[in-house]
Amino acid sequence: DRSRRIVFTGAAGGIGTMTRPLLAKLYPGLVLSDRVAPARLEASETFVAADLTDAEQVAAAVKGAHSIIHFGGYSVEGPWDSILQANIVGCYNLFEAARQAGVKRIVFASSNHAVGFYRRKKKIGTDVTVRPDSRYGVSKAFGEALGALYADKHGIAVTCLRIGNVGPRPLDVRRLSIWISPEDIVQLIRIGLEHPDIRYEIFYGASDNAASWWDNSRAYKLGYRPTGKAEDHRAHAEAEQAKIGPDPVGDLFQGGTFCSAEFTNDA
Ligand code: 15L
Repeated sequence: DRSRRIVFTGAAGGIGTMTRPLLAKLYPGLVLSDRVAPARLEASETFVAADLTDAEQVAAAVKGAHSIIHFGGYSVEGPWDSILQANIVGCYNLFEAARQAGVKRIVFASSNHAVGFYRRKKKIGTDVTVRPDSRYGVSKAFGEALGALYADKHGIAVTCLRIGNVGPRPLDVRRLSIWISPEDIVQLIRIGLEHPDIRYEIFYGASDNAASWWDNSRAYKLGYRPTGKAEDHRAHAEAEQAKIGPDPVGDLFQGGTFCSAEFTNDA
């Protein structure tokens, strides 16, 4: 039902900016939320300001919502307090406000960094033990766990997207394995908002990448038909990679530089 109120947190962020034009067509009346408004609103969009760390503001933003696309938060590795406030406290505030408001569905932007310490030579499904590569990755594993709790205990249909990297094309060789186009992530969001069989799901947010490290068969089973193919951009990705050079630790693991940053394991 397209007339249902859908709230999109993090709408002014990187993924929000790339997906808004596509989501606006699918979901007229989409309610955007962030700390500050995006520069220009479409006629079909409305905006409500909310800081995720403020439970009252979050409650006001999700009031009357049927569904939430929760993409707000701190999107890279950072100081513990930044991660704690935006991604732990903020994520809790969001799920708890959703429960109190009677929200039926949540699509949560998790990240590949929840499992970043799996080796690149290993193919992983969505049922592996989390192996976060950063405080940021830990916060995404927390969000997935919180999603499971609110699905199992309160019946909210929760979809966690372990997003690779969204953009018009893969930025380097690592991204040839994890890239997702804006169109394809919108397809996954749509499955999370609309598929009747969803209780609690984890999907990998990746396009149809030949070099993928992930088994995303559950998403395909629920109708995902990605159109992006990272291999179409291999020359570009390799040229960019040549400018970056090797990262002896990061290159072993799926999370790349998130793994090698602050790395002190000489075992
Ligand atoms: C992420 O989770 C970040 O939000 C994004 O900025 C990229 O760094 C991406 O992962 C990635 O792994 O490329």
